[in-house]
Amino acid sequence: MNDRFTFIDVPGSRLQQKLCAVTEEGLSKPHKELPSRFFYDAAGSVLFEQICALPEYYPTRTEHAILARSAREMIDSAGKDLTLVEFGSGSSSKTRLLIETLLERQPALHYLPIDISADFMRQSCYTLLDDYERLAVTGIAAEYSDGIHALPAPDSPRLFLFLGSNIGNFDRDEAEAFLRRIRQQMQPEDRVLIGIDLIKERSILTAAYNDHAGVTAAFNKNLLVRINNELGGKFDLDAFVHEAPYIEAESRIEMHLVSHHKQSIPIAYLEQSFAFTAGERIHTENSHKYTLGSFGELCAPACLKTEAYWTDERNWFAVLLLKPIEMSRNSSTTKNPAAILTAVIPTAVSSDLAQPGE
Ligand code: AVI
Repeated sequence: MNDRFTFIDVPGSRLQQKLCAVTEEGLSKPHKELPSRFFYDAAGSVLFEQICALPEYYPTRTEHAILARSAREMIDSAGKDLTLVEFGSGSSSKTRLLIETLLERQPALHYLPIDISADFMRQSCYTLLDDYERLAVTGIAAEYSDGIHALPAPDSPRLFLFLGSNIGNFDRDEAEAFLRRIRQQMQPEDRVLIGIDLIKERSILTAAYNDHAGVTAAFNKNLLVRINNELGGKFDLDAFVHEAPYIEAESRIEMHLVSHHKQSIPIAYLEQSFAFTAGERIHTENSHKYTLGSFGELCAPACLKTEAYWTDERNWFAVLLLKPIEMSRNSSTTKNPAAILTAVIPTAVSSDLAQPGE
């Protein structure tokens, strides 16, 4: 199996130092915050897998159904003899649908997952290699932005996958910058397949992030567990409450950890304590929801255009195929918002693409 597996650990991308620095910075702010990318150590990745299986958490199931129904159409639209690059691969379960479709069409496939959770990704890679003989895997253990630069030079057209509405966890500027970074790496024949969570009724959104079993709360508190384990923190998990409201003005779910009472938390590694008033919150995650139009506005400055998209029958989730447009068109679209919309929402998306399964 080894000759089919390469592992690239990007130096500095996953250092404990980073958790140390972001904790000190984030807990020193007037509005305390911790970045959501630190949810995903081995325990956090397992919790996230559990979230994906929750009855309330519709995104994974819905996206999976869209992929199951339309994988062939997606791959046919994306090009020939493709290499698959995936950001935030997790357990790669949805990717299997695409891998299988690709292996039906081409003799071999090179798959390059990029994930911050090194051990979890390595394990997923081994399982994939066991299951698919004609697959070669290059696992890249890194944050997305570091991972992009660690990619080997392409020898065939690439399909970049960014599934699960992972992009929704970026703020607008970060999302735009990330799309721009991918675009800068793209050849004209490369494509991006991206999953986005669509705006819908508030009660459905909030239920997905406030599950009855408390798995999302445990996932949120995993940040405190990590600070306790890795930085010698003394967070009492029962003294913080998970909250996840939908903020309509921002079209996003926000996750917070709210201090139950006034308390001071020492963190040995930082040689300092952090004071919390009763009700004071740590903002831990944003999960943005989009319309096809608002997402198009995000893509246009990065010179990416929607070539096709697929949704479910309730329009809860969408998978979009993005193609690069010439950089020179950027200046005209960014100056003219109306041009952005016409540039990125395909006026000619056929209804059979928009309504998978017909
Ligand atoms: C990974 N990401 C797209 C998830 C989301 O829905 O924003 C993370 C998550 N947070 C709470 N539940 C799931």
